[in-house]
Amino acid sequence: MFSSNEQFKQEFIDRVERMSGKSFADSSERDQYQALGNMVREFASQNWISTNEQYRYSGTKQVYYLSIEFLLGRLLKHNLLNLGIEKIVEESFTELGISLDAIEELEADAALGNGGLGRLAACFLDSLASLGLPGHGCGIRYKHGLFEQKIVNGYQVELPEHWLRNGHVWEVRKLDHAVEIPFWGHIESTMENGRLVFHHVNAERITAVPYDMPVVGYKNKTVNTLRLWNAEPSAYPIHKDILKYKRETESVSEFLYPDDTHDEGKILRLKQQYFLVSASIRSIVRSYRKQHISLQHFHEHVSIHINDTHPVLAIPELLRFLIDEEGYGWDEAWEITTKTISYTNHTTLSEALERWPIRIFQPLLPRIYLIVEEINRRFCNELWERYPGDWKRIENMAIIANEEVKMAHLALVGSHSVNGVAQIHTEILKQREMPLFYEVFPNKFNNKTNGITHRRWLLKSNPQLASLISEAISDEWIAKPEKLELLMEYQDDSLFLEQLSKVKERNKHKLVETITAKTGIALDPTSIFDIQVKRLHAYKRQLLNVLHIMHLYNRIKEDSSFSITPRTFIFGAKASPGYYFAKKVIKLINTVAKKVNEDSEVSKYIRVIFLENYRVSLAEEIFPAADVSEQISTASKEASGTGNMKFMMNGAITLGTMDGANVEIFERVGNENIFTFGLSADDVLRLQKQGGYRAMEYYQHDRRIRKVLDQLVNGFFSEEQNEFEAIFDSLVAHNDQYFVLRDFSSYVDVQSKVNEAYRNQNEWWKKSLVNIAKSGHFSSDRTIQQYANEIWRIRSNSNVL
Ligand code: 26Q
Repeated sequence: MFSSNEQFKQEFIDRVERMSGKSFADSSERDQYQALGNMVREFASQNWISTNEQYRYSGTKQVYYLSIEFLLGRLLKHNLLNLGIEKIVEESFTELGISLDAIEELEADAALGNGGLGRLAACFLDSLASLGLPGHGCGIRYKHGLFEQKIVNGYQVELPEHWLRNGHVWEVRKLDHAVEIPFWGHIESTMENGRLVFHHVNAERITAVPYDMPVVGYKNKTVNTLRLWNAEPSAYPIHKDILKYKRETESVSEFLYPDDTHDEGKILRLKQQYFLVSASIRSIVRSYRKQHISLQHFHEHVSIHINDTHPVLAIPELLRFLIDEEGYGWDEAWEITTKTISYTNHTTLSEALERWPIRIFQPLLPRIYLIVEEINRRFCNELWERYPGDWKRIENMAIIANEEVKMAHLALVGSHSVNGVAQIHTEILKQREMPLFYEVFPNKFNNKTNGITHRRWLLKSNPQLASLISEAISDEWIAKPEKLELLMEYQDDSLFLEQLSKVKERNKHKLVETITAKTGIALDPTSIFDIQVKRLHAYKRQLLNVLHIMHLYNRIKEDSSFSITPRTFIFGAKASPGYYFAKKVIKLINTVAKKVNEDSEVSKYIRVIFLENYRVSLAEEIFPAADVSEQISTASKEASGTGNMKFMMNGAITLGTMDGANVEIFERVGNENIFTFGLSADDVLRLQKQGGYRAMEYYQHDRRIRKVLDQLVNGFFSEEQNEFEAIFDSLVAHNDQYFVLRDFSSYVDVQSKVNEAYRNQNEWWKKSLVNIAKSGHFSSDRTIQQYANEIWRIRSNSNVL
């Protein structure tokens, strides 16, 4: 399409003028962004159409990835890169005196997700398309994505996010593919031709309108689809109060729920879940129908994956469709459904497992509830035959018990595959969290260790490192990330290590500029950049990190001869708005930051920065600038983590517990190239069985701990005395559920090992190199290929294109 810079520039200028109605000279950066976005989308459209046609005519098996979250971030540069036109655009822009970086800044992050789970879905879409696999996303087009975070006087304040304010160039509204979703009402049954037929009467109908986004594969002509559903009023409302109906309808896709296990049982959340699932299944079946007359072989041509239990109603919905709308009997419908659906679990925290009270579920989704009841009845009967008289076991495994629907149980029973997201996580699921189910369905359980797309998290976000790598080992790693291993040859190449350190230095400088522009705080780019960026959760233990910083402050103050390698501690984290403890930790970090940074004696050695509004676009600047990657969750609690992989791929060294995918990072890089500390998952599980440990003793006997904890409540920060009382109590009075004090000493020790290691620069960059070299395994291409081969049984068609 763009054969030369000249041709591109001409078309771009014409486009800007046509779209904006201004002369090019008068056009704004936003006009230019809009024009470029449109051109790129149109460019991708040709392959989008041919990919769809090719899927339709070849009849290849399709996978649909259902997820309540897709944390995409920005798409402009990502699409330019994958389409292979970023060079021509960049050069042409330079010739026109336009900065592509400035234009990129105008795109709002599509923040339709909270964190790990949503970002994983986005990485998976990129890998599916880049491997030429027929896989599509189905999600919700939230009007408001994850809230924007402001820090005011050290406190988190949430502002509504509005990514669609200036429109979104990548989406295409497809009104002719809209479907209607019924809620409320009741079910009547009649006998027709000797068969029970169910009618949903007096239902309130919501129209689901799809907005499609192209998912561009890396230079391979594949363009898959992300279909996001928008909730709109139906053309034939039965409601009298039409405005109220409109408001209530639109509220279904109004906002993304912030990850908040304290805020369960909201009816709107369940409505969102069914809305996503029902709209997606209807549209999947409709497109299947274009090639097949009956649904008898549906599971041979379609795979539906559910990202955690949030879309688990896909199981009863597909059953409902097959039985009520297609006339299948239960057994046949059940077989088709279970063979179609597979499920990923993302958590071991039992408090995070979804459960819905019947009193909410049944009135909202009367037909689906009847079906879930029937699934439960049949499942309990089977259990009764296998374990006669074992009431306790059956009650523990039932899908409906204690007036609640247990979504994870529904997922386990109604799918053919259940996977965890890291080896240790899958083992914990099998042995501890779901052993009863593992006993009944041993073959369903499998592991798929998470991955990240190296195209966004290395090639796009760290172009200098990407070039350095390509110069050394050729650019083969882009198509085959496991080739990064060839870098192992350069371990003793001091010139290469020197260049590696220079790239890091430049990336640190860049981050410093961003931070200084935002906060006015000057930072030392030669200090160790020690970074913890992730959602704020007690189990992720940002608290351990900040307690250690307080301890360092005390050491520097107490002992004038104490000296350490200068360190910059950087945090980025959003707390769910209703999560009191998490918000207190944010306040503590900011309070400590102020105290440290304003004390000239201390700030010689350490500085502390809390970066406001952590999000995908900011993350792209952060990972390339990191030296140390903080992955310090209480062992057994972090299912996998994916930030750990992004840091590793950018040459940071992990400082972490043996939890989640840290364990697999450890196995790959070896003891020499990672800093581990703290209790193991087995230790934690053993201690928990004994009812925990005595946190008070650590407070009483370790003077470092006592000093730091006292400072939380003795007005040391010249704050209100009880400002951090809740944190103090969580540790001492409530017996420290997350083993913060228990791991404190070990954390202090490993932190001082980091200091020593950094002093030997040659050795440090060697470690950094090994991390990069071994990071190919954590590409989501590897993960997706495993899902494709072992769960979905789909194949690439790229050779045909
Ligand atoms: C639940 C109820 C009501 C509202 C929201 C939610 C909710 C929303 C999002 C619950 C959980 C989430 C997100 C969970 C998540 O991100 N889990 C992370 O998944 C990653 C990808 O597998 C793992 O790497 C992380 O370890 C895991 O914490």
